[in-house]
Amino acid sequence: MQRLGIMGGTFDPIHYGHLLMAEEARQAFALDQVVFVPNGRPAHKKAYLVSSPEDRYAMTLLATGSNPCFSCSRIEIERPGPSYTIDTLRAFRRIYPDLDALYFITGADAVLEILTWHEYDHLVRECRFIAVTRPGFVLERLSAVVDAEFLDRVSFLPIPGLEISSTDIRRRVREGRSVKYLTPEPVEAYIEQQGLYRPLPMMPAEHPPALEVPVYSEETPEGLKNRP
Ligand code: DND
Repeated sequence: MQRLGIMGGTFDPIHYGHLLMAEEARQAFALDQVVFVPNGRPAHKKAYLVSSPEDRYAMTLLATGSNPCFSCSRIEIERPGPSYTIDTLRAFRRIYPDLDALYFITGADAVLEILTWHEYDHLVRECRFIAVTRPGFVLERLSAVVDAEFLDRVSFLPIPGLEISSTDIRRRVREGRSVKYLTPEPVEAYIEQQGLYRPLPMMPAEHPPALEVPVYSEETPEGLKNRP
């Protein structure tokens, strides 16, 4: 394999926005393969806020199965400790010592966050970044806050904007609304079958749960909800 793209994500759940950005990157950068890497223990999120790695991996497999240029890796799920991207890039370099090019695919909105990632200075030496931009993205605004050396390692790729987010999909499921056409049908079916993202039925106040249940929350503490 000569040119490899890594599409890292929490994928809770994976959706058409993720798939489109990977496919557009594959085509524009003549990548032989895009490997989807669901994180095991996201470095940036509290573990109890995300679905289990196995559920997220299963959904990623289901979503990518129909594209022969896509594959999924369990590397971050199997690795103990926080899922740092730098460790994954080094592992791929070891597995494929003769790579012509190694790219990490990301949303352009998230580029600034990369500056806060573990061993950021090594990260930019291990790979180049493909940052997909949505309509309205203003590169000049980013150039004003990011140093030129880093920007040199980033290739910006405009793609059709799909305003789909995992957060919105989870909210829709919780509220009993449809997620059709936001994520592939097998993922939709998996969410339904496994009962992901649904709130627990309300418990009568006089019978509080005997055991502490894991807490699931959206971004704000006010949004705290119990879930299975
Ligand atoms: P997210 O939680 O943002 O994944 O994590 C992205 C990657 O960053 C993962 O591989 C993490 O392990 C890694 N990370 C994060 C923080 C620290 C470190 C590493 C570290 O090493 O220290 P999501 O599933 O939410 O999204 C995946 C990607 O898809 C993101 O780049 C996001 O911006 C992008 N995206 C879209 N792009 C275009 N249109 C849409 C999108 N929805 C999500 N509709």
